[in-house]
Amino acid sequence: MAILIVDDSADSRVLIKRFLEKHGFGKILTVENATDAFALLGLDQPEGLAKNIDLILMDGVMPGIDGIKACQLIKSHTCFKDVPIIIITANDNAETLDKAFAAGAIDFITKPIKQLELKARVNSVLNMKHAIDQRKAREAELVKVLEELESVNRELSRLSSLDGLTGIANRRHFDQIYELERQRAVRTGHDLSIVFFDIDFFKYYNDTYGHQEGDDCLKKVAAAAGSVLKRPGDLLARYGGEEFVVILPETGVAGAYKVAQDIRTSVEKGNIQHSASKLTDHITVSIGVAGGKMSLTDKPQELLTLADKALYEAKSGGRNQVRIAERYSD
Ligand code: GH3
Ligand code: MG
Repeated sequence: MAILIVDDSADSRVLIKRFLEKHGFGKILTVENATDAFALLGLDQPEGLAKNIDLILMDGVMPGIDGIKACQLIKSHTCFKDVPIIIITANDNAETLDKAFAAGAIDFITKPIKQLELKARVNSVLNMKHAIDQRKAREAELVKVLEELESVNRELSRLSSLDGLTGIANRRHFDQIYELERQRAVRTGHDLSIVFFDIDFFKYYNDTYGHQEGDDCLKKVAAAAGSVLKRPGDLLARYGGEEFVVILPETGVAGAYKVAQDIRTSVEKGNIQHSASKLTDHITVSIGVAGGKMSLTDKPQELLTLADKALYEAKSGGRNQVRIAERYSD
């Protein structure tokens, strides 16, 4: 932290420097013209050196670039926006002072310099600069904390929509997306389909292999089903226990039936051994499908109820198969 004195008079520079040093104002730098001041401030560098300068005391009248012009040039760099400049001038007429303030000066000191006045003005400007610096540091800290909070919130909301075991969407997220897609389908007139599937004889699997293996099986089935879905809007969710559901926006029953068959075969191909299955020696799933146009007069849960009924039919019809619900509207 330092104060910079820009003055073409060597006597003035020495006088002001000594006085400020005597009163404990820290590091005092001096240059004899505006060009040297620009070089010292690093005006030709993108970042400048503003961080090191607390205050500039600028002689108003200097050969070459005068103090007011120099002040204007320094202030045109955003990094010097908060670095105060006091103009030292013999002319305290309104016109000169007007120009100084218009150029960005914060205050002025008249020549011949009165030491008491110099001390008081430098003190008050430095206090103000320190207050601004502190506020800026607090603001930067606040922005950092807010950014961290935002990222934690994003992660929280991501986690709160995922099923802890399988890593796919959970029931809560499914309910939200289903309602969103249902309303969208009502509005656009596009088809919407739902695929419900449930592992066959899973209770026996748990009884035979244990709960831990049962959990692993659920993960494998979720992965096998997930690998079938290709469109960005398709959503696979764990509906509860060993029951899964898929939302297929802009998809009619025929398309949904195909996806359902692909899920069924994908799970079979996974060849998860299930010696206690009453059907075969590996894990299979039964699937119910419902889909079509959505209407404002339908109950919101209608599509789910129908897909669930179709799933029940797939179970009672022998399992490891896909059943389509009767069309509920047209
Ligand atoms: P069905 O072919 O008719 O579907 O018979 P099922 O045995 O699969 O159906 P049931 O509803 O009788 O049993 C489901 C079993 O799924 C019972 C329950 O312990 C098990 N289950 C539910 N959630 C989990 C889980 O998170 N982990 C494990 N390991 N098992 C679960
Ligand atoms: Mg089951």
